[in-house]
Amino acid sequence: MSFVSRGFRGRRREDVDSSRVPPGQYVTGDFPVLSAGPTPRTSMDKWDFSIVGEVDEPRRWTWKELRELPSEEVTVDIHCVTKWSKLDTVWRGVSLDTLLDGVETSAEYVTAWSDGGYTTNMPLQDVRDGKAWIAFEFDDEPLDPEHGGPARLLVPHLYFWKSAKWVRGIELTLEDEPGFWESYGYHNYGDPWREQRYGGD
Ligand SMILES: Nc1nc2c(c(=O)[nH]1)N[C@H]1C(S)=C(S)[C@@H](COP(=O)(O)O)O[C@H]1N2
Ligand SMILES: [Mo]
Repeated sequence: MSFVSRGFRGRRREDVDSSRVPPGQYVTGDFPVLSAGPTPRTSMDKWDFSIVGEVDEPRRWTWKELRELPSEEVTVDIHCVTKWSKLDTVWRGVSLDTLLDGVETSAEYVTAWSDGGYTTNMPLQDVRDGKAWIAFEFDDEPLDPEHGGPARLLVPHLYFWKSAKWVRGIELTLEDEPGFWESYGYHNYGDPWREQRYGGD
């Protein structure tokens, strides 16, 4: 005997709006840690964030200077190429628009780099117009070192490997230069809605 209707039985524990879940992804409440190497530890008095490369002049912010810039709280969905998605994640960070304000460049690409040597590339327009942040809080707490603290890039509209943990700067370039996972066969752009997981997708 069953009182469970077919529609109800098929439902997951968490009722999710499937229109928010890109193809091939499943929603998790966990926050998995995915790092290609050990978690780097950099002392905060040595930490800085730089914009270098094809720019009128390089920019640099110490930790204190970065934290004095206006920051925003953002609630976004994140999508990892290993197929988990996490909805409504809450971050605080400085918009890349704020950091790029007044930077004169003819570059069309950026490569973000991190402590530990990780890099990832994307078009410059993908970090502009409210699409990317240097995030230093998650869920109202300082960002865990495992998740990229003190600060990580957050580019939620692309697969999460583009959101470089322990980010220390971006290089603006005229030519597109594949980063760490991009040169190991991950898709160069990585749009989860077009399921651009691997080169050729
Ligand atoms: N510096 C650095 N950033 C990184 C990675 C990494 O290995 N090193 N892994 C990427 C990948 S593949 C994913 S899915 C996310 C994982 O972030 P999380 O560990 O906070 O879930 O970080 C991305 N940023
Ligand atoms: Mo990933």
